Amino acid sequence: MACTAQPATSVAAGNTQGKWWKDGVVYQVYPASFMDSNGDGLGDIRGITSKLDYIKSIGATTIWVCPHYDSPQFDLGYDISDYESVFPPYGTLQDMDDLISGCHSRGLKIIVDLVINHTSYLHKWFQESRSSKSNPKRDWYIWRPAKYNANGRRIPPNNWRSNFSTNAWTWDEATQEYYLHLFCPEQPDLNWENPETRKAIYASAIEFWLKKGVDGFRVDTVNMYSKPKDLPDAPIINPKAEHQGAASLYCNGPRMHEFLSEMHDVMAPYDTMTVGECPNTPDRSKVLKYVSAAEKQLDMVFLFDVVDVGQGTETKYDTTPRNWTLPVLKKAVNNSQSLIIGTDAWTTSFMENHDQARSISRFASDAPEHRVHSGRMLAMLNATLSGTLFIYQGQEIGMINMPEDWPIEEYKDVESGNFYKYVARATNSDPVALAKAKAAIQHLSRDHARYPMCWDSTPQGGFSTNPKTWMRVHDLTDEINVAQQEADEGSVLNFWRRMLKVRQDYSKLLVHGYYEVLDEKNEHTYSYWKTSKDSRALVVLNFTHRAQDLELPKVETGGRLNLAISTYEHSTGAFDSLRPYEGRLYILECET
Ligand code: TEU
Repeated sequence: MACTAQPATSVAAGNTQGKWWKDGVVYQVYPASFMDSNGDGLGDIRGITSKLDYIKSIGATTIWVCPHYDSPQFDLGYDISDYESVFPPYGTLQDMDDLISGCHSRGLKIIVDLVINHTSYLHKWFQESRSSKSNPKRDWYIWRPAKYNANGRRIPPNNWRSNFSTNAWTWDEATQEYYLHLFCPEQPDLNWENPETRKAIYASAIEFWLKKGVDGFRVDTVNMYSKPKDLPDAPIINPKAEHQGAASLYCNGPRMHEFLSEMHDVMAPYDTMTVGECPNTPDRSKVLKYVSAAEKQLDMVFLFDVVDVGQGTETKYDTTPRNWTLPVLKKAVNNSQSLIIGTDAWTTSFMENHDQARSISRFASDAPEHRVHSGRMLAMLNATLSGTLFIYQGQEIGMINMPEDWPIEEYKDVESGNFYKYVARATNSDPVALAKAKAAIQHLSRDHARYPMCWDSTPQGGFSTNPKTWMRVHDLTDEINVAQQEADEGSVLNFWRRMLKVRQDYSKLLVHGYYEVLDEKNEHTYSYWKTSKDSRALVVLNFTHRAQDLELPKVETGGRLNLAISTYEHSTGAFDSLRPYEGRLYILECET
């Protein structure tokens, strides 16, 4: 039949064998900011349980809970002091059991964060490790003697910079050695070279929670466990800086595949889903090895191509707001979409998480007159890409970045805070440099994902009864909130619901289909085909605040492009142009 229009490349998009997580829609929850059930100003586990019906109503099939474990919270829970207990202000193990059974009784799956590149410095393993050089757990972390420079000054074992703008080594006075931490000093890196350490990690962090009934893990920093032998210096990119970015050395190290295969075997008796966080991995063959079904390592990864768009290279903040063009975004999307073409691998579709600023503010427009259309258009993009779909709390109601006029004191995250302090130190608090740093932080910092969820127009946006919330509630919570959007058919929330229904109805095309961009170089519109064995869908998106001409591609005789869903009402026609931030999805129908 002429109109089925097979693409030139064979349609082998992803191994479509029925794994529950492939057609899944994962809703990510950040416990501190989702819902406070006990009025202490901080979200908690019971708060999450109280909102499960809401999460299900959006069309999500799985929830991912960011770290709920006991922790001194230097990096908001990514510094775990005990894998087997819950951070007391969040609740108890019983509350987690209730959350797990609350999910399962509703037909939802639940995955939790697995943070095993490092622990908190308060974890008992590190406390033992640092107690003396001869302690049996000394080798569970990465300890090295000092080096000395030409002037006899003590210097760290290498020149690596941590992910948080500081030295990656901290000197331990008591035992006179340095320990490695790729993140905060309060997050020492575990030594994965030691088989005994790995065994303990698997038992405490993985099997403990699988036995409790969780359905899998989002695996933090999944490519950093294996460090290069002898920990060499990183190349000097910034001669003025004391420490150098070293991600190309500590990501994807020599034993990564071996470690992930071993971890896979630990999970094999359970029907799990794993999604690994995979920054700094430009080498496609490495990525494919992590996620090829035959390799048995991870089910899928989060690549950073899309969320890195517009960020600086030396450091993420070394940029100015909106420093990107649409062709760059298209190329980034293509990198993760192409991963499944002709392979047995699987991929993900996402634009937000707890480490990213809000997508409307970054990729479309958060101006009052555009933000609803922007939110709907980005929902269409996210929900028509192949792979498992991830939505971050608040994305479904179009939450935007914190207001520009909030002072730097409102930013609570260690990453933005350290960067700002670093610039202050390096420039002797030069006002121009600080203003540039603040502008970059206002555009890109992780804090924008972490202010409280906006539920309704009551004080504190319905997040907490306590006026002292741990982060300030957004000034626009009266305008952007769940209750108001429930009642509005045209809201971003109700558009996401419709879009997820469409995604499910056309799953072969939208979840599993072959992606092919049509207007690679166009700076204003973004169009692509999704193709399955016997049908095709066309998505057209306007990324500007102006109308854009729309010329639909010619289809072969016997075929017609029928509009399945648009982000605008279409009662009046106007099919020849796309309105500001409009998105449309057409399905190719064959006349019989
Ligand atoms: O992030 C790992 C990571 O690579 C970060 O540097 C990420 O690129 C950065 O946050 C983007 O601004 C994971 C977690 O997602 C993050 O929240 C933790 O802080 C980090 O690991 C340490 O556990």
